[in-house]
Amino acid sequence: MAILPILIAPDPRLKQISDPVKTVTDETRKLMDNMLETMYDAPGIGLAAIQVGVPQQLIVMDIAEAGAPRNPQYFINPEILETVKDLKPYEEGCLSVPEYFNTIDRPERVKLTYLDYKGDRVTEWAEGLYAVCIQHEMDHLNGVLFIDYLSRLKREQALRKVRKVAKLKEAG
Ligand code: K1U
Ligand code: ZN
Repeated sequence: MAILPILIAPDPRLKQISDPVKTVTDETRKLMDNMLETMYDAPGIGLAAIQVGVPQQLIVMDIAEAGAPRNPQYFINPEILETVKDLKPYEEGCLSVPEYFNTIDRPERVKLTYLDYKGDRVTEWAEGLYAVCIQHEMDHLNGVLFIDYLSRLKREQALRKVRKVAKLKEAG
């Protein structure tokens, strides 16, 4: 397995629309394994393939609580079928917008359908952190970052912070 470099905003590749996966193959699974290792290493609770520069509709996620056994989840070609009207706020972060957090309101429950690691179809309702994270990751597949929901002023503040963090990392 390998740890892949994560694209950082405002990298224009993060604005790309991801393509559906035509066939689930061992190559698809190898990419998802590498994405999962990259996510655990970051660390994060979700990662979309475009964040490692691959414009395919692939997401990995693990929202198990700290100290609990790992519970990796894999989503291929996910689609949202239904959302409830009620919104819930959650303070979100993003590995492509490092060290910046802000509160976003999203539907508190969504019904989704996707192919799993084996390529089998799953259709289920997501709620709580699962609902927050899958909506955030599916936005990545459409070239949308959570900071795109903020005012222009706050988005610019976020990007300034990202540049500052990058400079500090460069300086060591
Ligand atoms: O970049 C990403 O898409 C991953 C992102 C997922 C996410 C977090 C919070 C709300 C919505 C979506 C992250 O994982 S940011 C890092 C993070 O939340 C975290 C890191 C370590 C432990 C616990 C959480
Ligand atoms: Zn993200």
